[in-house]
Amino acid sequence: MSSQNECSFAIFDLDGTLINTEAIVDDAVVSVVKTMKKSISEREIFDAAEDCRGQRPLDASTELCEKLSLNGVVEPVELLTKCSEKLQWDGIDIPDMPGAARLLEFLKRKKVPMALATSTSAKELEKKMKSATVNIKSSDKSKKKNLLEYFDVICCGDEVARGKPDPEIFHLAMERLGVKREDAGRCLVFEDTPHGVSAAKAAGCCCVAVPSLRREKFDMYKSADRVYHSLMDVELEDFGLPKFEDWREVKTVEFVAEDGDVLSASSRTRKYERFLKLEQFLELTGPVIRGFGRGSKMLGIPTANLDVVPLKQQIDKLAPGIYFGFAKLLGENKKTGIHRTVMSIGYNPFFNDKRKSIEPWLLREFEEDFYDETLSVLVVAYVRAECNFTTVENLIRRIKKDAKVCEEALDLDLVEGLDEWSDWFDVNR
Ligand code: ADP
Ligand code: RBF
Ligand code: MG
Repeated sequence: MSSQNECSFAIFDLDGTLINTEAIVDDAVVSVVKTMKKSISEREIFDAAEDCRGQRPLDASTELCEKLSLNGVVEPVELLTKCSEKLQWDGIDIPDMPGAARLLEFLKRKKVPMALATSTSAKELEKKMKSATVNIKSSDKSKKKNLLEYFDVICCGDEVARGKPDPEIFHLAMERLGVKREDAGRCLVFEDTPHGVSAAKAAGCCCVAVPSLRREKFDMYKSADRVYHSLMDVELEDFGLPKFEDWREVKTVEFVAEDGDVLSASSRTRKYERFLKLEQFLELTGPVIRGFGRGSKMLGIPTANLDVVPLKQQIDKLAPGIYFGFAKLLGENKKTGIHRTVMSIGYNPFFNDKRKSIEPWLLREFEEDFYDETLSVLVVAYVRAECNFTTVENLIRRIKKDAKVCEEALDLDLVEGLDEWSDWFDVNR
């Protein structure tokens, strides 16, 4: 049995956990299968492809053929070949998952031995790492590190007889880390797929899941010891590992746990609200568009929505969640100065939105709407993951609390590094 609170080793899955390859792979699969069996919708293919994630390529291809009843249409090996041909890692910039760099950098600094346990073959891994620039920035900005440098040992899918959900790859990782089988509970595994979680639990490890599957499928992660919205939210101390030192507490705002969230509640009892200053502030600029028409009407909280499409690459660097920072209107007649701002960047689980949105609430009153005006937002800190709530009143209360965290953090001057953005703060420019 795994025992929480005693981990001293970390084992990572790669795709979907540390690097964002899932969307690239799914696109390739959809485009290949679509041409083979016309009667299947893209939606069905995507849905099935999602469920096959986390396995070795041929295992995933075999499961996909079964799920989509492709027998007689194509053999798993052939499907895999076709998909691999489509998947050109050359020249693609594979982004790292939000929070991955911070987590790896911290564990490395704390000298926690780390293993990579990926279903990818050694050859494929080399290709991904070479032709794609997966440089993870360290806290020292000038230094760029290759992802693989973080790991003491690396285990690939072609080194084992059976792939995930079989535990073999985690047994191999433990062996290479020098951990005995009976001490499996001392390893904390990070996974994004149900297959990966099954493998880790079957090996007897502790397992943290950060789902890459859609919210409707979160039930499939039940066997994980803890499920988080993103790597930003991982609380290492709950597993006996060193506690992150970069969260800042706002000692004037009491912590109350959210209700109605689908993910496993955090065990620790926190006293105060907190925030995490971003290593790199993010500027998001664009015209204010019409949103869902709910903000002012339903919540009494207007949010000046920005179009996500042109800002996609930038916001993909952030975990979906609640942030704070500053905003300014740029129209010649509309220059009103700099305003403190809290915002949600994500899917608003309470409303179950299918599209991502960027929703900044400027913390001051405006006499008129400013649709179509150019708004520039500077995101400086992360507050929390997006949550569901049992009532709309609870959602409103929580958003107001986010505003309080923002106000207090800025009143108390808890965010350093703002002076480096003096150009942005100069509204007369
Ligand atoms: P929508 O669903 O179209 O975004 P909202 O009810 O959220 O509508 O209202 C947002 C609009 O209200 C913004 O686009 C902006 O023009 C206006 N607005 C007025 N005051 C504020 C404020 N303090 N913060 C954000 N938007 C505001
Ligand atoms: N929506 C959610 O479903 N869950 C949240 O946790 C949540 N937090 C928010 C925090 C802030 C600071 C803001 C401005 C909005 C938040 N919302 C959240 C988004 C809210 O649902 C959205 O603004 C309205 O639905 C209007 O479109
Ligand atoms: Mg809005």
